[in-house]
Amino acid sequence: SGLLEGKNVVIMGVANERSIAWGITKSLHNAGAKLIFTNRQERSYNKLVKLLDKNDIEAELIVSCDVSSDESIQEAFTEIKNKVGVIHGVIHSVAFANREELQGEYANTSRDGFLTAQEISAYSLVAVTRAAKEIMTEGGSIVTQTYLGAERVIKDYNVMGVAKASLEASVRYLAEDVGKYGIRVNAVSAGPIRTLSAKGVSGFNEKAGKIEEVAPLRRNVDQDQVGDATLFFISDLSRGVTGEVLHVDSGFHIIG
Ligand code: 0WD
Repeated sequence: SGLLEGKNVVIMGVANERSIAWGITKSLHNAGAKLIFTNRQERSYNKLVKLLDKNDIEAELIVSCDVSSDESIQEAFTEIKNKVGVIHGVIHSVAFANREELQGEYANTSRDGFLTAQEISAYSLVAVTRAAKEIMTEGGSIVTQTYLGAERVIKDYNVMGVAKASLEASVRYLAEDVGKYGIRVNAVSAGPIRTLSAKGVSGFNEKAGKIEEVAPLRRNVDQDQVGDATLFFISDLSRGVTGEVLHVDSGFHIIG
């Protein structure tokens, strides 16, 4: 369908073909969006170029952006403004925590590790929203990726769970700030999906196995399902929704 015909959407966080942001890329591309990509590392850039080529998707623009730097974010969005002009959507699909703090007791989290997780995984949405809103002059939609560990204690998720709680609260405060400009901010809370980042959290198989056992749908979700839910948030189909966290987790979160 052409739900996103004529829309320019920035996608942050494609590391490889397993990335959630790659599932989102396919959904938005199939809906007719023009896509702009940002990535942090040279390695991801090379992978992205190959992936786009293999899937016959043409990027409007690829810019580098390290969300740990305000300057880098500003430069990226200035380049997008100069080369593309107005944007209508942003996909924020980045997070980071030190691997050694994604296991054991949360109480052992270091000050630095706590701040790093908050900076890359939560504050980045604040900084990106501020930069994006300047070029979302026709209104728009911003979508981030979160996880159930924000709401409940999930073994080993630890410092990232606290960062995701901060991210989800940011979604609500940001939604209030930019709502007056016709910009919406929402989050998708996906079930466990095997990606590069997921490898950093211990006990992935255990988590995925539990979903198959007890989630209402008795199966895990994949990148494409997150992609289609994100398409809903980016498109006008969700024009009445902002500040929301939508679970794409086979219903796991409703089970006690
Ligand atoms: O089970 C999962 N995989 C779930 C992931 C369940 C629910 C939510 N999520 C979230 C993650 O927490 C994250 O917010 O989805 C988002 C995307 O995660 P992913 O798709 O699982 O992970 P991955 O494929 O590793 O992509 C993460 C990207 C990488 O891109 P680059 O281009 O940098 O290689 O986040 C990037 C990471 O490197 N990233 C950064 N990007 C810009 N600046 C930074 C940074 N400082 N740090 C990490």
